[in-house]
Order: sequence, then C-alpha cells, then structure tokens
Amino acid sequence: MKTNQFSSSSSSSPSDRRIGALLRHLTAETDADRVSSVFASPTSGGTGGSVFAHLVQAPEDPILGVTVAYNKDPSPIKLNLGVGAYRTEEGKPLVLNVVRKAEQQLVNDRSRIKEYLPIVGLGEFNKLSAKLILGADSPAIRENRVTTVECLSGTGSLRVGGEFLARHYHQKTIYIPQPTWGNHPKIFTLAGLSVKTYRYYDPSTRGLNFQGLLEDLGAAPQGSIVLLHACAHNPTGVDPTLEQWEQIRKLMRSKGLMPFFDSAYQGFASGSLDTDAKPIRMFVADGGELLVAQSYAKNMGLYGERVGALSIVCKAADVAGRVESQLKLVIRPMYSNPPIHGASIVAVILRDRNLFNEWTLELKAMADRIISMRKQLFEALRSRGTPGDWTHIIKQIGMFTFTGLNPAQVAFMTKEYHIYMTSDGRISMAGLSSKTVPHLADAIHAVVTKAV
Ligand code: KET
Repeated sequence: MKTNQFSSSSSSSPSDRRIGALLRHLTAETDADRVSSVFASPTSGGTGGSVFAHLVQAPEDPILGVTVAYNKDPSPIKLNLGVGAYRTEEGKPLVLNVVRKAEQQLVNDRSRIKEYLPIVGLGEFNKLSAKLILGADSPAIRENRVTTVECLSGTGSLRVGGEFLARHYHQKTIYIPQPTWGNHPKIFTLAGLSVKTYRYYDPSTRGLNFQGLLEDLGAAPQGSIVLLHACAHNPTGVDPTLEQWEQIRKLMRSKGLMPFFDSAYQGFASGSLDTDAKPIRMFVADGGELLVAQSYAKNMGLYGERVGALSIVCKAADVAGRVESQLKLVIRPMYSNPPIHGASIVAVILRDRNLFNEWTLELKAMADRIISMRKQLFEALRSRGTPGDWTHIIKQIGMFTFTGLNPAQVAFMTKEYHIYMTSDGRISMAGLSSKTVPHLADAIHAVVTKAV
C-alpha cells in the first residue's frame, strides 16, 4: 500500500488516524473484489433498465419555461413577454455601457487573480451593496449593525436568508403576498420554512387589497416572517403608497413581525434608486431588525452573472458579527463561496462616482422606456376601441403589467399570435417595443372581443 498524508503515525491526531484507517480499508480491496462489486451494482452497465426509469417528465418552470416554448416557435412574428428581462427598442438584450467599461477595467488590471473569494463574498461589494439599499447615511451602517453577504443573485440571497431564519429564528412561518413571484414559495419551503399567504391584490379594482393585507398580517402569529416586495411588485405591478407602507410598518413592528424584503427591481419602479429603497429605509429608521435580498440582475442587467446580496440589519454590532458567522455555516456547504466576476463589476461601478452617475442614467433610460411602452400599449388599445378598462396598464409600476387576461386567453394569444407570456396574464413590458406594440394590441383586442 502506498503511504499518504493520512498514514497513521504516533504523532497524528485521532481524526487523521480515522481517515488513515478508512483509506487503508478502501485500498485493501482486491481486483477481484472490485470487478465483482462493479457488476453487482444496479447502476453498472449491462442489460438491466435504468434506475431512473420510474421518473416522470417534470413540467417546465412557469416563467423560464415560457422562454423554452418561445425558442421552439419558428414563427417570424413571435414575441416573448414572459421572463422579466430588459430588451432594447430593437428587441435585443442590453449590456449596459457602464458594465462594458467596468469589465474593460477589470480585464486591463493584470494584478487581478482568480482565487476563491471568502465565504461571504467580495468585501467591498458587500459594503457598497448595503450602502446602495440602506442609504449612504444609514444609522445601521454607521453603527456597524448590518451584516452583508454576497449571494447568487436575488434567488440565492432569498435562499440563504430563508435557511438562516429556519435554523436560528424562533418563528418558522413566512407570509408571502398573494399573488407573488412563483419561485418564492418553493425557495422558502426548501429553505425549511413553512409558507402562508397574505392578501395583497384585488382583481376587481386591479389595485392593492390594503384592508385584506392589514387583516391578514394583523392575524399572523406574533413574530412571523413577512416577505415584502421592496418595489415594483411582481407580478401585479401594484405597490403600497408611502402612507400605506407606514401603516404596514407600524402594524408589523407592533406584532414583532420580521420583515424580509425582496429587492429585485431597485431603480426600475420610479427610475430612482433612492426612491425605490424608501420602504426599506423606513423600517431601518425605526431601529428594528430586518432582512433584505438584493439582485443586480435587472437594474445592472447582470442576469447571468448571478450577483446579489443578503443584508441582515441587527440591533447591535456584536449580534451582527455572530449572525455573519452563522451565515457562513449556511453558505459553505451550499456552494462554498460566491463567484468573483459579477461582484467585481458591481464594485467597480458603485465605487466610482462617474460610473455610478452613468449607471443611474442608463437605469433611468430603461425605466423610462418601459413607461413609454405602457403609454403606447394603452393608446393602441384605446384607438382600437378594445372593450374594458385598461388604465391599469399605465398605473402599474415596474417591469410587468398584470393584464387580467385569463389562462385560456393567454393560450389563444400564444397559439394564434405567437405571443408568449406567463399563464397568469403577466406581460413583461420590458420585452415590448414600438414595433411590437400593434401586434400585441391586435392580439388583446381579438381575444377580448372573441370571448375565449
Ligand atoms: N425576486 C423577484 C420578485 C423576482 O421577480 C425575481 C426574478 C427574483 C427575485 C430573482 O431574480 P435573480 O435573477 O435571482 O436575481 N424574476 C424574473 C426572472 C425569474 O423568474 O427568474 C421574472 O419574474 O421573470
């Protein structure tokens, strides 16, 4: 047997000795043993059926599956309004200019290396992300009460935060709005929380069911976790007003409900990063604790870089330190440590005043183009005399319009017009352009006048 670093010796530790014994045991196996064990294995080659033969075909994801179906459609007039991903007037994905510049800087810097990041990610990115969402003058940052860890975009931040709460928070129930982003219930269930809903949207007014929301949160057990969309609620495009946020805050704090903000669209609702962060900052200003998951997918167009952050605002600096130590224990066995490239791009942009300002302009331009699409679609329906009240198209906020079209109507529009959207009638306004608005308006007009 070959010697190795785990060979037992009088100076080795008990754990080294255990590993050494295990290795000896494994390598002591004879060739004959190995051959017979390979053929005895149900996973080996041969004539038997697959051990996975019982699997049923899983359905596609309700949102990402729309793109899969769209990609298969050979029609030249097809239109993908499914996934919330920004497109230009030409219908092309957009890499922001500031992102190109930041990447150039990174490439030119020969001192950059590809070592592992720490478990919590890129330190500078974490600091700047906390500042971006909580505000440069945030008392919580000043008092060192915030711990921020880089995670795999918004989804990863929600997942890590969910698992942290499941392990260490006294309440295991999270209330999510009804409706919400379809991945929320799956993320939190797999993180180990139990998921319940609170009323949020009123289909009859196509607005906020504020009364229902207050009643449901008022009836939630003391200390429950509450998932809140920081801005540009997905899929409804309906946000509380600041006055309503203040009432929500008071109610939640009076019952010790733990806010968990999902901020996937900072800057996309109003066009201003600070305005869109106001609800979160109201909850920080009262000195209470909260979690926030940030994503740079939409506002920096870094979808595939998977860059985001989880911040936990605590009441005291020493608590924040211990929270961070526990977050590391969640992250390390999940994916060890996060990727370096996306976080480096964000850090370059956030640290440089000129690049930051340029980013805010590009972000505002994306938000403005979406607002202009809302106006154009609304006008197109009005000019066609399409029955119904379509003012919600211009009232709703953010990337999506929650049209009110039902699954049968959506299916009709996909079949006859090659327009792809989620079956709940949500359309990504960011996927529209002046050229495609008439096609969508024709389809909506046809479907509502046909009584599908
Ligand atoms: N939260 C919300 C509310 C959200 O809409 C998304 C993505 C995410 C988090 C996660 O994004 P990430 O890429 O992990 O940072 N929503 C769009 C894309 C998707 O479904 O994955 C969407 O609704 O189309």
